[in-house]
Amino acid sequence: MTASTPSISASTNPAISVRSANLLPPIVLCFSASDPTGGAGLQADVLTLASLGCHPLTVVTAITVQDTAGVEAVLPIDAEWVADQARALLEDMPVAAFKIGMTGSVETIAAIAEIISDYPDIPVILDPVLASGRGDQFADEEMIEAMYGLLLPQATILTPNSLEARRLAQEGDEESGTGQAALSLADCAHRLINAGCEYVLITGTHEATPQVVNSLYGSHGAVRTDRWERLAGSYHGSGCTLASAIAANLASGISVSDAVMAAQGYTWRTLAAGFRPGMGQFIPDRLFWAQDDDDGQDDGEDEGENRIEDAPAV
Ligand code: PXL
Repeated sequence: MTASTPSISASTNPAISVRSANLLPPIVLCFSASDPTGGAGLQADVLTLASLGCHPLTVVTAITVQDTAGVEAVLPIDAEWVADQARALLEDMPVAAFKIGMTGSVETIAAIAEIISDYPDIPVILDPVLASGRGDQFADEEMIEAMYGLLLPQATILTPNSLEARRLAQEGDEESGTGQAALSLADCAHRLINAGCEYVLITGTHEATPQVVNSLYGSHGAVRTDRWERLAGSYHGSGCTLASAIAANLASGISVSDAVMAAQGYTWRTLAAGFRPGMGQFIPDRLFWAQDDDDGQDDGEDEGENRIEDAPAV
């Protein structure tokens, strides 16, 4: 600081408050891959969690080469490095939720499964990233099998889109040798719950419905169904944003159903405020609220305003 720079501190400026050391923001540990575009992956997690008042811890599982039009290459990080990153953080800080996105390899899936099994009280939000929204494949057969067998049974909430839900439900059929009939999304949810996750939120962006219909299922069937106005653009990172927002809400102590509802409202607004920085997809604006009001603060009251109706559970 130069001699002419006025010093700003909490004692000289009452508008600055100093957070007391024991008032931590909720801490969420993300296992995710770097997306240099800032649209998806680790960068989406960090922006979303920070926007929702959480502190993100980032365990990098892979790095990617991509732009807003597509993925060129994926370099998985050695599984031992993934485990070391996570263990160091977990020994140092109180983690309120785990969020798992793109994993990079079977070995890393096994390492993550072992780590989270040591923390059975921490909720796990598992976004089963099998492919990007643009169709780039991120998981081969072996990885899908490992995800299904090792991570899914430890998930508090699994957040597949409808394509991933059908693929993962089919994995169960392959393991049990059951024939593959066309499954409804409710059937898929039922199978995924039987495979061990506590809740599954199936998102309906890829379905040919006029509105986007998202349904949350638990062990007793459908918990809630929400319908949202379908937006015209193609977005990069919407699934990561939704799963991270759910993780933020659970880490903040919100109930599962309310966390899922609020996270959908938040995600819809990030998409509606989305921007197109390059020649490919739109990117959600996780900090849309910073443009909202004079004071730059979102009052959080209009989370559900774009929901179509109070839809019955299906
Ligand atoms: O949207 C899923 C996703 C997750 N993680 C990374 C990605 C993508 C999609 O492109 O690049 C790193």
